[in-house]
Amino acid sequence: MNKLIITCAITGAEVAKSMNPAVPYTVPEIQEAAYEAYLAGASIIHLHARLDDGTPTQDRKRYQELINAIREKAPDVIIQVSTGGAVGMTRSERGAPLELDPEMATLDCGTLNFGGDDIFINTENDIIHFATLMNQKGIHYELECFEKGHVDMALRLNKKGFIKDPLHFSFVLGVNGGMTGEERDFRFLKDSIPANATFSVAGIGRYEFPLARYAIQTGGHVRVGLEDNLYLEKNVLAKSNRELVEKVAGIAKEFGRMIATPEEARVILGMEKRHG
Ligand code: KMH
Ligand code: ZN
Repeated sequence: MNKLIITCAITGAEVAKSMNPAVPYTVPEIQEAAYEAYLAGASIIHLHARLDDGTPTQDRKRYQELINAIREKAPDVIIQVSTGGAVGMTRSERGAPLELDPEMATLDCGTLNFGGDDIFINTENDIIHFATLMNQKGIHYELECFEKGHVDMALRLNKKGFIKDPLHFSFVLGVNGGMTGEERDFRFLKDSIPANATFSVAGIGRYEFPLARYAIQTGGHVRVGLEDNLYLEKNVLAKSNRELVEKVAGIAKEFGRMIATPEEARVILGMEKRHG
C-alpha cells in the first residue's frame, strides 16, 4: 500500500485554551506545535493564524510570521494555509494568506451549519473564486468536504474546469451541522470519488481515531490535531498535537502502513515542490 500522509491541524479557529490549554496561539507556540507534529510524522501542517489572545485572524503578516517560524524548524514540511478561516469572515479576508503564494491551501467545497446560529458559508461563487486564485498561482488544493453534497460540488466544478486535477479530498466528518463520521459515511464518500483521486479523513471529536483506522486500512490519508479533537482518549485531554500524531502513527504501525515524509507526500499528491 502507498505510504500514509499525516496532516496535523494544530490550532484551527474554534478551539480555545479554555477547552484544552495545549491549543497553541502565539507564534512560538504554533512553531513548536508544528515542529513536534512534524517530528512525530506529520508531513503537512494545516495552518490557521491566531492573535496572541487566541482571536482567529487571516492577516497576511501574521501568516508570514508563522510560515517563517515553522520553516526555520521544519524546512521541508508542507504548509497548508486555511482559506476557511473562521465563521463570519469575508471572502477577501479569507483569501489573504493566498497572497503569500503558499505551497498548499484548503478549498472548502460547500456551505454547512456550524453549530448554534453559525453557518460556514461557501457559495458556488466563493469556491470558484478561491479555486481560480489558486489555479493562477499554482497552489495545490485540498478539497474540504463536510458532506456528500460538497463532494458532488467539487466533482461538478472539476468537470467544468474550475477545479483542476489531481484531486485530493479531505472528508471532514462529525462537525455539528455536517455529516457524521460513521463507517458507512466514510465508505459512501470514499466510493463517491474517482479512483485516481486521493483522500484524507479528518474526524471531529470522537470520530478522529475510528476514521483514521478506516482510512489507514483502505489506502487513504489522515488528519489529526487539536483543531479537530481535544482528546487523546475518552475524558483524557491531549497534552499536545504531537500526542495525537503519535497515536495515529501507532495505528499505522499496527496495520503495517509506512509514514510518508514531506517529499514522499508531494509525490503521492502530485505536487510540485515549492515553498511559500
Ligand atoms: N474554521 C472553519 C470555519 C478550513 O480550514 O478551510 C473552517 C475551516 C476550514 O477550518
Ligand atoms: Zn481548518
